[in-house]
Amino acid sequence: RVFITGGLGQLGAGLAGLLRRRFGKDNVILSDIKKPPAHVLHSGPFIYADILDYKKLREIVVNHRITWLFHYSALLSAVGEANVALARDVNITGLHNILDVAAEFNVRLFVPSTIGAFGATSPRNPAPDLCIQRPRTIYGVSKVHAELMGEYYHSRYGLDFRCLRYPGIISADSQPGGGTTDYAVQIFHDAAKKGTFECNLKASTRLPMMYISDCLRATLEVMEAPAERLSMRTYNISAMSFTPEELAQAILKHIPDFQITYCVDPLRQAIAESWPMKLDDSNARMDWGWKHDFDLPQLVATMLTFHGASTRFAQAN
Ligand code: VAH
Repeated sequence: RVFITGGLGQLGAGLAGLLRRRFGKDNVILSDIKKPPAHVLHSGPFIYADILDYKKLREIVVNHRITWLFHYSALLSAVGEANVALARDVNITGLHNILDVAAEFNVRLFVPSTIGAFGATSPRNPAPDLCIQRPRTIYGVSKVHAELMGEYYHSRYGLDFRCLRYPGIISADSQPGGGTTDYAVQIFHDAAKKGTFECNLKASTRLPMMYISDCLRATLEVMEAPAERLSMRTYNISAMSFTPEELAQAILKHIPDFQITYCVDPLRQAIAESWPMKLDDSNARMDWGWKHDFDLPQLVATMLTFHGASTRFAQAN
């Protein structure tokens, strides 16, 4: 059975759908510390559980015979900077609980890492798998810690730890929760509903991005990869990199009267400028056959279709 923490978040909710289709809805158990909306409750088992409650985690893993654990509970970039103490508890103490439970009960463990695990002194264009990592957000620091602790538990205790550094993830049917790359989610909603969007990053801010279905497929593929294919335990994965002005140009092809304006948030701008502009994911492509499906035009067409925007571009082609 599969257990997903942070199961109500942008990625946990998306992964639940994929894994429930794959393994059967009763074999995928979600947990979070929020009340699930009705449609989630009816789509499979949900348990209210705080990852800081170590005893509760052990009970869930034992009683539900968990064999795979996907750990999505975390405070992300800008949200973490607004509450460092909570981010440290959830992202570090919570991670320690998950590592200990997974090691004790021989559970295969996936923990997501992020472009945020790199810092301003990392190579940025592109950032390779192995390089200097001195992030300056509690989110990034806690994710470097998660990578190092997971790899240590793998080497010391044989824990089957697997980790992917995600770009900014774009989704239409689940809400993002971090704040720095999330302009690229909100823009589609606003473009379709209002025809205008106010961007909180500079027009030239380049960031690695990925459509959620590529992200979730990569996660399942790396978890199913034979262990002997994995030359590393933490991999970069990438699909595209774009700036707000490039994204706006791609949207204009569908909505010719779309207008973007800019009101830069200094905190988010500083965070974005400390992150890579591109990721080198050649090891993932070589070791376990990673390849992305969605590029920028396909992302835009898919997201605008979901938001019911006029797709003149599609009609014209
Ligand atoms: C954020 N969307 O902006 C999240 C994610 C890599 C970006 O962590 O913090």
